[in-house]
Amino acid sequence: MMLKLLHYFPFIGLVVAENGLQAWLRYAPLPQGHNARLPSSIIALNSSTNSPVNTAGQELQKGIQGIFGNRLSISSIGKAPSSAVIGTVAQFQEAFGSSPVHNQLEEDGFWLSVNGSTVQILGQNERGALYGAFEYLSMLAQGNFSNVEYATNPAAPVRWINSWDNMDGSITRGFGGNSIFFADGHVVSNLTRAAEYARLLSSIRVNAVVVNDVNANFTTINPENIQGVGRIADVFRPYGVQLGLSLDFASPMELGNLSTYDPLDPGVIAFWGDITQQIYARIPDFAGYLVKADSEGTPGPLVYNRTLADGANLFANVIKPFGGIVMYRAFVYNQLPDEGDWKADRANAAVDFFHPLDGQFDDNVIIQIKYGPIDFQVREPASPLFANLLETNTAIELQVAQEYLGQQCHLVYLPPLWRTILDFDLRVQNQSSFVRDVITGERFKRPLGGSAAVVNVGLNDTWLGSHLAMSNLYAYGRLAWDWTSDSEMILQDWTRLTFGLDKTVIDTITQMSMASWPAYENYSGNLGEQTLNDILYTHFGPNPQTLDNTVWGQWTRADHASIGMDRTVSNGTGFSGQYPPEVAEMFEDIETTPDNLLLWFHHVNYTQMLKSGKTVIQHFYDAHYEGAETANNFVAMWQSLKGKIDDERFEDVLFRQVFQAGHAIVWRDSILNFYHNISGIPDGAGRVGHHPFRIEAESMELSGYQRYVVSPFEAASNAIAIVTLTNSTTGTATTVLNFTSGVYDLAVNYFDLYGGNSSYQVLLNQKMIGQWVGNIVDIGKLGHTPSIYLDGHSATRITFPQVPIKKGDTLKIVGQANGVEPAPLDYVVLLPAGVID
Ligand code: GCW
Repeated sequence: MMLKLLHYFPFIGLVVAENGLQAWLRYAPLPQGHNARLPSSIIALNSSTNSPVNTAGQELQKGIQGIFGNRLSISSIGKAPSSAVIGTVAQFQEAFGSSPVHNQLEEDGFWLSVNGSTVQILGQNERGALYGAFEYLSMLAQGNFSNVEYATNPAAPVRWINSWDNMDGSITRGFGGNSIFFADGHVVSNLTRAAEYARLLSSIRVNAVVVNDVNANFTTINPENIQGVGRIADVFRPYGVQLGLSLDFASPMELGNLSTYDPLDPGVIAFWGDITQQIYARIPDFAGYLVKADSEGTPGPLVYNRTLADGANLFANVIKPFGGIVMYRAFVYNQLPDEGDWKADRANAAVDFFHPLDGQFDDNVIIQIKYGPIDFQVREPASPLFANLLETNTAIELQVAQEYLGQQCHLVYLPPLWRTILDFDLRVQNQSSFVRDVITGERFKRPLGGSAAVVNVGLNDTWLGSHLAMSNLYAYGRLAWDWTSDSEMILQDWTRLTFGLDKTVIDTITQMSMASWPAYENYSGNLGEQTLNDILYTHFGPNPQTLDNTVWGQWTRADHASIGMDRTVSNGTGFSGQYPPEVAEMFEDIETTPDNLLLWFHHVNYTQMLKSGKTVIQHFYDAHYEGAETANNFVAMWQSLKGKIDDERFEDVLFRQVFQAGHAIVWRDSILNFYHNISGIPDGAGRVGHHPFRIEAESMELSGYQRYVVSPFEAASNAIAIVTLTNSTTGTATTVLNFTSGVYDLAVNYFDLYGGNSSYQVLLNQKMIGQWVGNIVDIGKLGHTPSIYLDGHSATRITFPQVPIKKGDTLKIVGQANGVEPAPLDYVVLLPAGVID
C-alpha cells in the first residue's frame, strides 16, 4: 500500500501563514514545474447530499483546485476518458454495465486506478470510495503523479477513536482546549468542528468515534442528548464516520429510576433495550457501545457478583438486532493496599479477570485491551491478555493523547512505541502470534477486531494543541489500516502534506520525530521502570516517589540498594507466567530479558550489570543526560527551518521545542537527583550533582525574597528555590559573576504556577537584558495539566541567548509576585557554547 514518490521537483517556497486547522488536508499549491496529468471532470456516482461518494466528489474538486488551481465540474453520470470516476463497485456496474475491479474487496476497501488523466476510484462501499478519493488527493498533494492500479483492504473492521470528552465540555486528559462536541451538559449547537474532524478522520480511514469519556455520565443518553448526539452523527455521516457512545453501567438506576443495575435483571435488560431502540431510531447507523465497568470506581457487573461477560453480553444482546457492537474494556483492576506484599501485582489483573471468561463473550463483543498491562507508559511489554483470549474478539487500545508522554508539550512520535507491541510475537501454542495478527482476528480466526485510539482533540486550531503531535493521529489511522506500514514513511507522508515538499523540512522533522520517543524514554523512565511521572497529580512532570507506597500498583519498589518489580514465577508476582511458555521463559530469566524491560520483570541492585556492560544506575545517569541532550538539539534543528515553514506554525513549534528542551533538563535532574540520593552511588562521569555553570537562586543576595524548600526535593536544583515574601511584593536576587569573560546563553529556571502571572526582569550591571511573565500555563500556551505548586510540572526554563558577560559583572533578577505565584526562582545558568546544563 506504500507508494513510492517518483517525481520530485524543486520547491519554490510560497510560505503563507497557517494555523493548523486544515492539518494534513491543506491542498497547498504545488510549486511550478510539475508534470501532472489531471482529469478534466469528476463523475461522482451518487449525488445525494449526505452520501460519502458525493463528499468524495466535492473533496476531489476542492483538492484539485487547491493544489493546481483548476476547478473541475462534478456530475453524477457520463463517462469521459479523462475523468475521475468515483463510486462503489456496484454503482459503477450499474452505470457502466461492468466493473474493472477483479480483486476481492472487503468492507471499506477500495480500488484505485490512475492512468494519466483517467482515474477510477471504486469502493466496496461508499466509505471505501471516499477513502480512495483521499488517497488519490494525498498522492497529488505530495507531487506523486505515478500511474497506479491496486486494491487495498483494511487490516480490521474496527478502526475507532475514543474521545474522553465530558458533557460539561472538559476533556479528560485534554491538552488542546475544550470539547468540540459538548458544553454545559449538552451537545453544542455549532458542529462545524465536529464535521471538520470527521473529514480528517475519513482521510485516515478511521470509521467510528466514541464521543464521550469512558467515565461516562448517564445524562449523555437522556432524550435530549440522544437527539444531540444524533446531530453529531448527522455531520459525521457524509464522511463515513459512525458514532459510538460510552455507557455508564449504573444508568438504569440513575436515569431509569430502577432499584438495581444488575445485568441479569429483566427491568435492567428492558431499560437498555429501550435506550438502544431510542438511539437507533435517531441514529440508524450507530456504531456501538464502549463500556468501562468495574474500573477505577465505575459501576459494573461485579457489584452484583455477575461476571464481566454477563455485563458485556447484556449490551451485546440488545444491540445485536441493530447490527451494533460492544467494545468492553479490559482495564479492570483492584486497588492494591500493600506494596509489602511481594506477590501483589496490578499487571496481573486483566488476565486474572478475563482469561477465565474466554469463550463466554458474544460474537459482537470485542475486548478492548490497553497496549501494556499498566497504563500507557513509555515502555511496557505487550499485554499478556492478547495471548489469553483465543475464543474472544480483541482490539488494542492506544493513546494518541500523550497523557504520560509529555501531554503534547513534548514532541513524542508514538508509532515506534506502538510497534514494539504490535510486532511482538506472543508465541501462542509455539506458533507465530504477533499482537497485530491477534487484534485483526487473523491469528485466532475471530470475526471481529481492530483498534481504538484515545484522542484528545479540542477547540484549539491545532486540534491537539501542538502541530507536530498531529503526526500521531495521522499515523494511527494509517497503521490501523495496515499495521505493517513503516513508521518513518508514514511520518514523511504526513510531513509533506502538512509542511510541504522541501527536503530539508522533511529530513529535519523525520530526524526529530524518530529520535523523540527514545529521547523521552531516556529522560523519563528507563529499563522498563515506567514513565516516573507524578501519578497522583498531573501525570505530566517527574515525581518518581509517587509510584511507590500507593494503592495504584504502579510500583517500582525502589529502595537504597535495589529497584524493579520481581514479576517472575519463581520468586515474584507470577506475571511472567501469564505469557505463553516461550515468552514466559524469556522474561522469567534475567539473562534473556531485554535490558529495556529489565526492571519491569526483575528486582535488582543498582549495580546489576546490563547486557550493554553498564550498571543499572550508570545507565540511568547516561540515558538521562543523552535524552536531555537530544531534546535540546531539537531546538537548533527546528530553527534551521526558519523561512521554510510559515511563521505562524514555525514560531508555535519553536516555543514548544524550547519548552521541551528546558523541561527535559528538569526531568533529567529530578530523576537523577532522586536515584543518586537514594542509592548514594556517584555518577561515573561526575555530572550528577555537579553544575559548575549554575548559580543557585538561594545563594544569591536576596532582598524581598526568601528560601523555599521544594517538595519533592528533586524538583529543584539543590532542593531549594526562592519566593517573594508575600504574594504581591517584589524581590531581588543579586550576584557578582565570577565567570571568565565571554558570550554565554543565560538561562533562568523558575516555576510557572497556575493561578498567577509573575513578572521578571534580568539586569546586567543595572541594564535590563531580558524580561518575561510566568504565564504560559495560565494563558493556555501550553495545554498540559497545570500545577499550583513548585514542582516538576511547573519547573520551567527561559533562555536569553548570546549574552556578553565580563568577570565581575553584577547580575540581578527582579521578580514581582502575582496571584498565587510568588515569582519563584530556582537557579541561573550561564552556558558556554555547546554546554547543556
Ligand atoms: O490512564 C488512566 C487515566 C484516566 C482514565 C483511565 C482509563 C478515563 O489517567 O483518566 O480514565 O486511565 O483509561 O479509563
